[in-house]
Formats: sequence, structure tokens, C-alpha cells
Amino acid sequence: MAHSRKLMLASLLAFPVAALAQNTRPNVVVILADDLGYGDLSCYGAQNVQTPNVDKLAQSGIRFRQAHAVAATSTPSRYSLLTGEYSWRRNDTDIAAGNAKMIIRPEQFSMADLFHSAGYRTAAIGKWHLGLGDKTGEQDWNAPLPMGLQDIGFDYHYIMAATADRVPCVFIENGFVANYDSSAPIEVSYEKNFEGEPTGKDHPELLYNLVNSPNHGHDNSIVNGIGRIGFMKGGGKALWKDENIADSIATHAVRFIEQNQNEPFFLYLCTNDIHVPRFPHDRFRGKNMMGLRGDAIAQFDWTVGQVLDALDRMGIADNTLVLLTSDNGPVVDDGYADRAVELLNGHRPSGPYRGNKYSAFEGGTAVPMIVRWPKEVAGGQESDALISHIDYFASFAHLLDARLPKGSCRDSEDHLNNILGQSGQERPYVIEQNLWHVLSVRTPEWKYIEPGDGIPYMKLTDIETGNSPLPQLYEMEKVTEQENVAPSHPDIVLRLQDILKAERNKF
Ligand code: NG6
Ligand code: CA
Repeated sequence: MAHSRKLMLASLLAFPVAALAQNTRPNVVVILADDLGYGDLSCYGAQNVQTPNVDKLAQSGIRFRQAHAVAATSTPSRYSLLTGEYSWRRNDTDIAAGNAKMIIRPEQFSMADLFHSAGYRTAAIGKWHLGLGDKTGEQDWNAPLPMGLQDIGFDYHYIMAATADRVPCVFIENGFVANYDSSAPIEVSYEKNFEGEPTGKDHPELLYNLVNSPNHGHDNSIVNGIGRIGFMKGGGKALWKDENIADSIATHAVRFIEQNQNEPFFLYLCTNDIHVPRFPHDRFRGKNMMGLRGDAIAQFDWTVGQVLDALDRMGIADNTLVLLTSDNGPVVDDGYADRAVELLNGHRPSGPYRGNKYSAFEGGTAVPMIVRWPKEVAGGQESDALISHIDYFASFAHLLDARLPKGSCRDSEDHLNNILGQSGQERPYVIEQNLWHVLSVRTPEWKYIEPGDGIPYMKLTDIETGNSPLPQLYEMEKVTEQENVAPSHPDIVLRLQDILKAERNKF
């Protein structure tokens, strides 16, 4: 791959990055999709579904071909992005329950703190999945939460506590349940059901919107005719309707943009799409050949369009840096009988890569990434620079010319030059984490997957996990990680093992 690395048109951009911060303070909008694969957008080769808004963004910006999330699942991936610290340095960053405590604690300097301290208005809208409140399982959902996103730098938030398939199925706005219904007090447990409440397991006849896939769980509480993970009671009119989630998220994002159009803002916008349960609004249904999974992609694209339209309407698109990416690779059957597998029709969610979400193979963490900033970045670019979400933090710090507190974002390196499509020093390797905490080192040419004792194949989701008791080495020029060449390249294995060891022992 090394010989094909190029930054098309990048040389058009002659300004020194360091000179930017003083006179240009762009708004920054990070759009983080959920479980959207490398091959799921039409600008990344998808043919069974069209994503015109995302494609337009790519045409007027840079499309990255070697971008990586830190982890192959949501919570560790988001933790790393928002803190600039690898999730695997901590043991409490695995897929969080809906009643997990705040994983990023107030004393940690977050990406929102970075923007907030630089004078930006900051917001988190959409999926959160990084815990709320100060103690796991002890939140009182009927009162303002004692610890929330306001304590880690967000001026405004309108979020789902975890995922759409986990209780509580309500939005939280500025630390309190949105549209709180005092006639239906909320209780949440991940241990036991509440007396008299039906579950998907005992009352499958009540799953009128979406049935769970066999053996996948998702059969605890029933909300909106869909089984969830975890138990909840109450909620009343605060309970979300899955078909309206994208509208709620887009509406709040657009409102935040409108209200802050005259000051610099940072918007961390996390869609629920295309995570399960995939239950998009009627108006996105049936327009592609892939069923609900394709409809959810179309709905994601619509959300992107809403944001871009708002920026245009406010006349601020020119000086707004939009960065679109996904938290981890794709999954087809992730727990609901939505016919996603049967209707793929030849579509390859992870593009050319092996493995999907959860996996140590590239499909787990290779994600789409698009950057657009019309004022400073020429459109129509493609980049093969190796990028990791871990570096967004230090790169944004550079963009803002901000000083960082000691010990903050300690794994993050400044690669603003690459993110803005300029040539310059590239990250020599990225580190990837799978669901079993197996780490890989990916360089432009090689991929080393450390040995691990997890299952090699996840039957539930039909995913190759990349786990093996043996060290694995792949030539990435071949992309597909088929032939383990570790035995014939002991020197390279050793070099990549050393990198991993050094990273692990760094702090
Ligand atoms: C898994 C869920 C899956 C999804 C995932 C988290 C089962 C069998 N599977 O445990 O449906 O919710 O967690 O996905 O319950 S993530 O993208 O938020 O990390
Ligand atoms: Ca995810």
C-alpha cells in the first residue's frame, strides 16, 4: 500500500496550520454514526442504498480511506475519541449498561472541556453510551441527575443514556428526563424485572413493532412494542418512539445550531442510526432494496442533510468544520429480526475488509471519515493518511491553539495537518481494540493481531472475531487479512509487538 499513498490535491493547501487559530475559529460539528460500516455509504462504494447528503459532503471536502476508530464497539470507541486516552488503559470502558455511572469523570479534561475553555458553546446530542450519574444503578431518574454532561464541559445536552436497545428509553435533556411525566415515575434495573411488567421473553405477543432475533436477548422490558436489554417501569409520555428518534435528534441539533449561529460552537452529534433496533420513520422505508438496515442508512443521510442545510441557512457553512465518522464497524444481525441478512443483496457493509463490528480484523474499526471546511480546505480530496480517532483531541487543540492541562489526552497526537488534507507527518501506526480486548497494531503495510483466548467466531452475529491463540500478521496491501504470514516474518512480528509493549507500558 505504501506506494499508493497519496494526498490528491493536498499540495494546493499552502497555509501553515499553526497560523490558523488566531484569526479563524471555525465551528466544529462532529457527526458520529453508530455501527455504520466502511462500505455503507454510496461515496464509499455502496450500491444498494444512496446517501446523497453524505456524498455531497465528501465531494466538497476530504474522503479518508484509512481512518480508524479506536475500538470495535461503542463505549470504548467514544471514550477514546472524547478523552484522547485509549480505552484499554482502563477496565471500565466496556459496552455500558443504561444505568452505568459516568465513565468520564468531572476531573478528566474532555473534548467538550477543550472547546468550552476556548470560548465555544458546546453540545452533545443523540446517543451517549458513556454513563450518567455518580453511581452505577443508583440513579434516580425522577430528579435531576447528580452528575452529568454539564460536569465534563457540555453547555447543553439532549441524549439517550446508552443505546436504543437498552433502557431507559427516554431522552435526557440537561441532566433530567426530557418531557418528564410525573404520572409515570421511572425505575430502571439491569438485575430484575419490576412486578407486573411484561417482558419480551414472557410476552412475545406484545412485540408488535419488531421481534428480537432468537438467542440474542433483547427480551427484557418492552417499550413501543420492541424488546430491550434491561428492565424499566414508567416513563409515560417521556418514552421515545423509535420511529421518531432521528427526528428528535435532528430537531435538537438544528435548534442548537440556530441558537448559536453567532458564536463559535462545538456540536458532538451522535445519531442512533444505524444501531439496532432499526426502526426508522415511515418516510425512509421501502426506498432501497435492503430493508430496514438500508432505510436506517437513508435516515442517517437525511440527518446529515438537515445539519448541512441548517449551516447553509445560517450562512455559516463556510467556516464550519464538519467531521463525519462512525464509532465502529458494521453488524448485520445484531439482535432483531429485521431481515437485514436476507436483504443484503450483495451489499458488503465493511467494504473490502474482513470482519465486522466486535472484530480485531479491519472491519471492526476501519470506518468512513469525511472532513469538510470550505473556508480552508479544498474540496474533492481523497486521503490515504492513516488516521485514528484518538488524534482528534490533540488536533482540535492545535486548531484552537489551546493549552492542555498536564496529563490530559495523553494518547492523542496532533495530526491536524492530515485531518485538513495537508501533507506532513503521518501517524506511523494505529492501535485497534476488539470486544475481547485483543489489541492490534496497524501500519500502512502490516497488521499485527496479538494472541488471545476469545472465541474465533461469534455465531450470534456471524462475525469472525480475529481472536486466535497464535500471533497473526497480515500484509495490508492485500487488504483482506487472509494469510497469516507471522511464521515467515518474525522480525516484523517482533517490531510490532515491541510497539504494543511500549504503548502498554507508556504510563
Ligand atoms: C451487545 C448487543 C448488541 C448491541 C451491542 C452494543 C446482545 C446479544 N447484543 O451486547 O445488540 O447493543 O451490545 O453495541 O445483547 S454498541 O455499538 O453500542 O457497542
Ligand atoms: Ca456502535
